[in-house]
Amino acid sequence: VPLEEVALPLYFGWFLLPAVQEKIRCTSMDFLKTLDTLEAFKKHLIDFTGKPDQEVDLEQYYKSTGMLHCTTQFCNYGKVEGSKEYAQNPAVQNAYGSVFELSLTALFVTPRTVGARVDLTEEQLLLWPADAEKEAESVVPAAASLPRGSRAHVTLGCAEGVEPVQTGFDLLQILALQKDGQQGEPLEMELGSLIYYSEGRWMLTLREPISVPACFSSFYA
Ligand code: 2AM
Repeated sequence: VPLEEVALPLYFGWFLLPAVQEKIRCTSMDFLKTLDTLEAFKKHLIDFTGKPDQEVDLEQYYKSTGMLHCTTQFCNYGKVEGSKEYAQNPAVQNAYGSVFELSLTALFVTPRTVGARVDLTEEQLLLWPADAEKEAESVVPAAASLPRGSRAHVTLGCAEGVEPVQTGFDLLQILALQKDGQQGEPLEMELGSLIYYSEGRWMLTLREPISVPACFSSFYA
């Protein structure tokens, strides 16, 4: 195998610093615990269970997917088209190893995934692949019409048998429904306002975005 192909990682992204990993995991668990006890959520439990009157323990429902991060470019060790160009982009090379403040603006769940929406700054968007939203089009047809950076997120957990790539698709789907004006009454909660988007999709827009320090780097496994 040529050396330059080996050098490309599984993915590039921002990795939450160890000190905040635990804090965000707790925030996520608190959110799931609260959601689980809401009457509004219980009313739509069938979205998760497929059967009426069946309970679900959201804290057990999602499995952790390792170190918390926000993927920018998925490279699959160079198998993904455009990953070499991404790695060679001067903006990427200059930022490599630097710490950024990521702003988490919403938490969302679906029967497949739980995640946090990341609102990228102009500077952070320089590290965002040009086609990240368009690439999701085969799964979420409206994705390409959403603003750049819409797919940015931190996967907080996945249901049994679900791959983490699903989290970004779930987020784009919710944002597409939001754009269409398809939303019910928001439920005002301590952390922010919660909206149900049908089919088990819930998004809590945070009253106060959570700012987390994260190192721009890459992951090889
Ligand atoms: P995630 O960013 O939603 O968590 C390793 O699998 C990492 O790369 C995970 O973080 C995963 O999803 C992300 N990933 C996997 N396949 C991907 C793809 N096709 N496009 C973008 N990100 C992907």
